[in-house]
Amino acid sequence: MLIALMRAQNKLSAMPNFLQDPPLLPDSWGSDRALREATRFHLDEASFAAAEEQLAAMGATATRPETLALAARAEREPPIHVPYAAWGERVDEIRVSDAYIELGRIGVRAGVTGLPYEDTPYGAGARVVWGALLALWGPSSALYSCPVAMTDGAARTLLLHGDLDDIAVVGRLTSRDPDHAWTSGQWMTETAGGSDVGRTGTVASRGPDGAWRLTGTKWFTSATTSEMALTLARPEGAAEGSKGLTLFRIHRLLDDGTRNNIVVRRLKDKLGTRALPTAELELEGALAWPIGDPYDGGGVRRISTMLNITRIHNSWGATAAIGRGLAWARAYARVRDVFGRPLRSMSAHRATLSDMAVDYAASLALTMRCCELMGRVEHGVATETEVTLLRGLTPVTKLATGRWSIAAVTEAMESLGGVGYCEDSTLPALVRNTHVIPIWEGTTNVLALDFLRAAARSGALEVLIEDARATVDPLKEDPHVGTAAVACRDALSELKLRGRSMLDGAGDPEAAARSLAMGLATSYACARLCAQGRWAAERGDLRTAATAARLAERGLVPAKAPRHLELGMDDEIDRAAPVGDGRA
Ligand code: MFK
Repeated sequence: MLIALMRAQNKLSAMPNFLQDPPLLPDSWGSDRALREATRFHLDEASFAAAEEQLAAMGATATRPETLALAARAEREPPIHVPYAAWGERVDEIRVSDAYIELGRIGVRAGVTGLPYEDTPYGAGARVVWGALLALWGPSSALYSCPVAMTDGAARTLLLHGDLDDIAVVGRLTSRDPDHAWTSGQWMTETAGGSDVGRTGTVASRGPDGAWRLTGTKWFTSATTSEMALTLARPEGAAEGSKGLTLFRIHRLLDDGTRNNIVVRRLKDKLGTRALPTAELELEGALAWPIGDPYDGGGVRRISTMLNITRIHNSWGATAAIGRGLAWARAYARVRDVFGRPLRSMSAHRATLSDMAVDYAASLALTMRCCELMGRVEHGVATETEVTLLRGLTPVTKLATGRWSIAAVTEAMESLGGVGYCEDSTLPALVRNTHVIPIWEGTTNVLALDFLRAAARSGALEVLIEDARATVDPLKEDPHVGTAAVACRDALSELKLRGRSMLDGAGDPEAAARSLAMGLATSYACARLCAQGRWAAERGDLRTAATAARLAERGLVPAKAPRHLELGMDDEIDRAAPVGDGRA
């Protein structure tokens, strides 16, 4: 509009030859039909009505220029490690941008850590409201969403497995008062890797005073400014592997304000998440408190409570990144002209944006369903079957939304053309920050194997498939979603056969795990969108029904695992002649 006005006033000749009305993000709740509908579908009417005001407020806050400016400044002001004070004292301070802290305060006040632990009018729907809140705040938080994820996971872990001293800190982790609230880290990754936690090398020794002290290297610790963390260590003399590990609560500072024998080796130089401090830590006899019986080898089982929660946060990070990428792409399509026409009118671009919206709806369907189940579990009203369903759906949702988010934000950047590749458009930060999602809290393959384990141990495959079947079976004749429902049912039958034969040991189950999990994610999302589409159609809106149809049309069952021997993969690995010394 501005350009048109200037052209009319003939003022353009004095201007530089590249001038474009900026794409402006709209209010993220008011403009996001998919998020609003998914939230409404997963809540009863009264809960939605009660939640809408705070969601609308966060939607307005998250995309207003002042908040986006804070996020951009936080990205430009990465953390600094100050190892020593001026006169030689080892202090190991990590200084973060005040913009990053302010973004955290906005989230904490709104309840991103507190809401699920409060007495709310939403009952078991509290996690659905919380999920929508997180989806709105997260993409503007400069990755403050990372400490929020771990804080939530730590609070639940302490409540479920801790003693009175552990539970005493939960009030701080779930406080909405930013001056009182603590965050928690999760120090799990060591040099042996983030996946193979059983190789944890940190040793826990118990002194004559009964106090536990930890010694070892934690190699990838995010949100290192958090007041506390949960971490794993092996008591002296305990078994090798994951069955010898104990979960500990550890504080950065001791009660008297002195350091807890934790040395910061260095900050990590990461592709993205630049506002968020991530460090290598050396524990040099740091005081820590075991959570649960320190000798029962249940540390990994206990930290899994945290992992399952942070994996749902991760899924929200992915889903919200798709939503934000789509919002940018739409904002640009609103203002950009190409070849003498508005970009929004170009068929090729319309098709691309439509498919991005399908990915967004599928991600929302999975992540909201996890929240619905999580709320029921936390409120003590879930059936045994629902507990198993959540156990299986969590890794499937995490791995699929993570992969979809990478494709979607890359597409969003591309849809802005060259300017989207430039830092000041902020799209590169979105792309960088999204790339952590499939890595953080377990890679795609590790999550696929986790699903296989849940399937073998608790029947999660059958439960997931039966739940999706029960959703689509009554919809087969529906005029709007019937075709998708039938496709979904066929896909579920095929996946059940594949999964069952894998669990019976046929072929190479590990190699096939990823394609099974991706197929389950897409088919389960499609089933849920069929149900939601029918619900929306009854209210006169056919868009979600069309979304389910499109998802089914794109194909629900992926190709089976590649035959790596025939493809010559081993030859390529074994016969290569390495050069150099590994330094960049
Ligand atoms: C935004 C932030 C930026 C940060 C950048 C990120 C960069 C990367 C940093 C990282 O490294 S993040 C950490 C990534 N690592 C992981 O997420 C861990 C991946 N590994 C797994 O998930 C393994 O499956 C796990 C360590 C949890 C377990 O593997 P193990 O050692 O082979 O143990 P096992 O025997 O399977 O399980 C031990 C117990 O835990 C069993 O219970 P019991 O003791 O009763 O038999 C399991 O049933 C239980 N368990 C395991 N996974 C579970 C679970 N229980 C419930 N839910 C689960 N998901």
